Amino acid sequence: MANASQDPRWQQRPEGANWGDFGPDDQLGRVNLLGPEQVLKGAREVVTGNVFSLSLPLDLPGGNALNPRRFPPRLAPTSLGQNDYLNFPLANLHPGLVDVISDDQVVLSLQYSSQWDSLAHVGALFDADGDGHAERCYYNGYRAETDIQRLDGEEALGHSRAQRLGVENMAVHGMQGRGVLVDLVRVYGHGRTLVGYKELMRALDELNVTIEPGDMLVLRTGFADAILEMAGQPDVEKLKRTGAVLDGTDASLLQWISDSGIVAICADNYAVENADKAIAPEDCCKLPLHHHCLFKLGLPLAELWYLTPLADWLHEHQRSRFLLTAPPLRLPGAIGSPVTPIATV
Ligand code: UVW
Repeated sequence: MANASQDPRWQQRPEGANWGDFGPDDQLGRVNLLGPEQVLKGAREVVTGNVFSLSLPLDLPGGNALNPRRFPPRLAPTSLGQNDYLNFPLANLHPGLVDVISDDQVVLSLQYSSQWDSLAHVGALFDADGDGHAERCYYNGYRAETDIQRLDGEEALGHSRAQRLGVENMAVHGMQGRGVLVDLVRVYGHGRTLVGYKELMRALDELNVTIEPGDMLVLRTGFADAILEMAGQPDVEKLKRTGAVLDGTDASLLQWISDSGIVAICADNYAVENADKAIAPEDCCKLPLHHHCLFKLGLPLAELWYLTPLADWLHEHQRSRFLLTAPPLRLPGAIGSPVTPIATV
């Protein structure tokens, strides 16, 4: 535990955490490292002006089998009185008008498909006050009770809000800079491979990829290809055997993430890490990579992006870097966000 009694929210921070390093009230974590210099580095990678959308259709994977809490988007027209505004002729209200109006709304699990996890997504029970009592804490010592709240007395879909660390902080900052793609499929194929430090270093070496501080690390595993092939009917057992996942239990990998200065990890798989691992008695966390990145470092994770056309193009042109523009929704208080990232090469 490191001590920094000047901080307003904690007396001790978790081992290996950077809490306080970007200021006592910081809500951006590693995203602070994205700035004009990183945008210029990304812009220098733009040579042809070709653009790749890195999003899956947001109604995939389909159903709720991948994560039973998350459902595909449900769209419906807005309505007023008896009128649904889907192909609605205004002449029904004002005879003689020719306007026909369609207008809709959506109920959406924000982390259903191509998405960002904000720093409010995963916290931990931790004794930040050093008084012997663990509390529910998030990055930089923000607390469940005061900062990531359930608002009582409001209707079912209006009662939670991340007062701090919400995804809008990333939206306002912009999430633009240099992306560096590591095509794990080219090294490890389409089957499930646990990628720790050794395997990641092998991939960087074989693919001749260099990662520098301030880069956004983008991992292609082939998982999103399988999702697309399954066309809305995901075969979860098959998906568990598909694509590489990072090994969040590998201390060397976690240390590399800390030391590398990367700003984010974006993957085309579910959870970035091995979320299917059985919990062992010695485990501290179900999602140790989330714990390290979101909770300790303030390093956002992105999941279920679609990277294959970009990966193929970069491979063909013997490149790995590109300008990445991936702002989440500026949705105040949201914990995750759908995203339509754009790579420009
Ligand atoms: C989980 O709850 C598994 O979260 P994520 O989508 O970030 O992996």
